[in-house]
Amino acid sequence: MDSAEYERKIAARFASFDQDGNGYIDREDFSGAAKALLAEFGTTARCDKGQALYIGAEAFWQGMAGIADVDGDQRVTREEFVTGAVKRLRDSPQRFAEIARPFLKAAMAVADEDGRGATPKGAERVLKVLGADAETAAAAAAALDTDKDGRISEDEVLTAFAAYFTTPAPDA
Ligand SMILES: [Ca+2]
Ligand SMILES: [Ca+2]
Ligand SMILES: [Ca+2]
Repeated sequence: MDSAEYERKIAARFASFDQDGNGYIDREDFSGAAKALLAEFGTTARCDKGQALYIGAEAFWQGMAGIADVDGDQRVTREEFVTGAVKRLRDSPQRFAEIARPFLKAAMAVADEDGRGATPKGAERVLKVLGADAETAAAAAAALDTDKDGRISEDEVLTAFAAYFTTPAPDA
């Protein structure tokens, strides 16, 4: 995959971060995602899981802004995302996954309904809340459980997240 092709596919990832679809990524996209996840699983913002999710969402936003908000206006435009983030993502997808770790970990905790870890079904609900269509969410959630133990571990989520940016999927 050449560089232009890679950048074009990374640009497609922009939409998954721009949760409210207003044309730029900002703090509200992350806090909005946290709020929607808590609503989906009937979890309050005040409980430990709810607090961890909001803290993770803020850390994810700060990490994203640190990488991509080149002009420091607290908004990441599509251009900033492509030019500012693309190189960092390509050089170090694991590091990008680290930025996302607290949010992903907290999201999986919210989706964990019996205290034994989130199931693929729970992960599917998370992905749908975050904007994936039903078919994509089901396929991606099933693929997350790489060791097929019926639960989605933190490592499984982080590995998949890094891979999502390292090896962009073909266009639908
Ligand atoms: Ca937005
Ligand atoms: Ca900016
Ligand atoms: Ca597993």
